Amino acid sequence: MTTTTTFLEKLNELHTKHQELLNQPNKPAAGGNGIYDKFENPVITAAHAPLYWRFDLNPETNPHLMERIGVNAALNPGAIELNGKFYLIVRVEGHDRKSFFAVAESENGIDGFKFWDYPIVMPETANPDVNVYDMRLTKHEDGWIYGVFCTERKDPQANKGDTSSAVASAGIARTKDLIAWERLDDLRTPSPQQRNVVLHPEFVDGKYAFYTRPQDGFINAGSGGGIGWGLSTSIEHATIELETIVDEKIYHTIKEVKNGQGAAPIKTEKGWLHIAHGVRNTAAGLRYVIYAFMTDLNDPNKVIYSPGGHLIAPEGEERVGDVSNVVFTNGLIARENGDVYIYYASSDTRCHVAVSTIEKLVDYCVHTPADPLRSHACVQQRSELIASNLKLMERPEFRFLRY
Ligand code: M1P
Repeated sequence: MTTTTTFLEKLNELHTKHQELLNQPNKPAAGGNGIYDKFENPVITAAHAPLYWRFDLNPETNPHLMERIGVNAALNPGAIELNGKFYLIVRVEGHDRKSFFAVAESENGIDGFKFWDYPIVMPETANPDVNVYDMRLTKHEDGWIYGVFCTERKDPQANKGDTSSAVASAGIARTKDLIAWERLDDLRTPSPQQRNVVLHPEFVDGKYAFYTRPQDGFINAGSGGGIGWGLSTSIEHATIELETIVDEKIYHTIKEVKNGQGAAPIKTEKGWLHIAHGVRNTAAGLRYVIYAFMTDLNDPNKVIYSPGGHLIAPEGEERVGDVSNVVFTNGLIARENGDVYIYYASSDTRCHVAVSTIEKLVDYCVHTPADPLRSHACVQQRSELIASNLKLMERPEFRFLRY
């Protein structure tokens, strides 16, 4: 057996395993909570990255078939449906810690996601990004598809020796086909730093409207009060003069430390439906969950329904990864037929989908009681539910429920 044959055999083995992963069917996980279905398998992982992104496939230059430029994680995807196909703009993180964007395409949005041959070449601004991640896609009524993402650069004010502090801002780019991207100016706001910025799909008062997340520092939201809001006359040189808070972070809740808008909100008959993330403190570090709220149709910065607690929390293997105990969303697809595909990443490592409908999510928002903010009030809230259920269970058809 020649060395080349061994090389090709090994490559064939890698390819077969990769194909098996890419063609693995997905189905709803058992159980479910009536609000959405999680699925058995992640939709995208680092291992989905094509072999030709990671290995030098030439036996002369890579006789041991070593991985040359590894992929560490595939997370936090933006999402969009175009011409009946499902596209994720995945945050791909190399072994070198830098993230970049790459498009993965599927026929059904649940499985069969495959990366396009090349990652997105995102143009830089005059002040080059060191790291880019977490793109939110918005089909805007002006006809463009916008990608708003976090751009991170070394903090010029950092103390000597501090080689991790960064400044986070919102980068903006637009496209018609997800292939060619035009980079616009980064968003300017009154806040020192920004992350989790999302463009609203419609003009508000004739202006571009943004959900923001003002923050004092790179990690800490600090005095930034929650999910913010601001208008800009220009998108090419987007500038928010006045930033107000839409959904505030609140003491001793799932969003006590910080929160952030997920994808662009969905327009429903009862209001704008928002899926967001909330962060709380624990002895083991920060815990990220996904929650929902709704805002007024005519006033997208006014909250009208705010169900208490989380919508999606990390479970099972989702709880473990590079940053454990995290679920995070910045991509969703609301289909014409009312289905909603919520794409989320677990523990900054892999991407999943949870499937619901607009009807169910609106029902969830309208009828789930708000967080009453104190244990005593929580007991009262739960006791009302228990009392009404126990009454129902006196009926003959529900008696089987009694212990
Ligand atoms: O590590 C968890 C998440 O942390 C950040 O979110 P936030 O700005 O709300 O803290 C983001 O960097 C996100 O990418 C990451 O998943």
